Amino acid sequence: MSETALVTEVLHGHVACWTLNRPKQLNALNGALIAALGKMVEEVQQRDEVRCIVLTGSGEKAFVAGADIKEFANFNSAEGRELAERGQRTLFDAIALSAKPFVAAVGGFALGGGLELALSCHVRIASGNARMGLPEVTLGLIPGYGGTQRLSRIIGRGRAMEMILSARMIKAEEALTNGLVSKVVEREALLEEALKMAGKLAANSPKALQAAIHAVQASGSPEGYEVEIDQFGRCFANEDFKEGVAAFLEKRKPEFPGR
Ligand code: DAK
Repeated sequence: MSETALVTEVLHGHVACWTLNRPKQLNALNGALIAALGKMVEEVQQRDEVRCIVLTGSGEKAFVAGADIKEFANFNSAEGRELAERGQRTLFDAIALSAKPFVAAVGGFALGGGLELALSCHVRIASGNARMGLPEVTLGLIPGYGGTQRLSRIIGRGRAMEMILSARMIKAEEALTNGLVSKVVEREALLEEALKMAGKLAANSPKALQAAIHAVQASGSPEGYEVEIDQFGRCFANEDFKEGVAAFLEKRKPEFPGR
């Protein structure tokens, strides 16, 4: 991938580290970046060598400072709706429903669409200097990339409502307390910690990770328990299950084929 790519990839074993690369704009999500990332999310589903993805932003100041305000400044109602729908489908939902887990390494600002991107990921780790919020109402908007739904599910409706209506930015410690992130580490240790976490996930059965993501994403819906039963049953047909059980009985580490 070229040095000027909007998203750069570095492979660490089975973990791909993707860095959003618009540091001068604090990695604000413009259409090109959303399209590039969406394409990578689609393609990575077919890449057997990648079992987990770490998503992070370039530069010291920001994970992502939101959707690119300059780009949607003159949108009308239909254009706004269309862009929200396309963005949600091709990127935010695509990450949330990805068969492979995404770990967001949130260093600095994660605002608006940037926080929504982190919310789409399956695990979030933040640095001590992280600042997270959904400031859309200060622009006369509401979160349009799934923020009203995912933030409510992750931290509860009351806390999400307060954050969204007040546009308040929260610090890493508060995000840890309310469950928005799983861990807070020093800025210098962020990527290493995220890669370590991703490595742990990648060591587990890819088929089971896929099934677990599917089932957890259905939590709260009326079909949630049925989805869990169905996914549980499907696991027994996988080679990964046979390898996991064999490895346990033979007292060795499993080597999952991912089938
Ligand atoms: N968009 C475009 N450029 C941005 C940006 C953004 N969201 N955030 C920062 N930048 C640019 C700044 O304009 C500046 O560029 P230059 O002026 O140097 O050319 C550069 O990044 C550095 O920013 P600052 O100079 O402002 O840096 P500071 O450290 O002073 O402040 C800050 C950092 C993060 C507090 C500040 O930059 C800031 O408040 N940024 C905006 C945060 C924000 O409101 N983000 C947008 C949230 S709303 C939609 C779907 C979704 C959305 C919208 C539409 N449709 C479907 C249509 C989502 C909206 C949002 O994300």
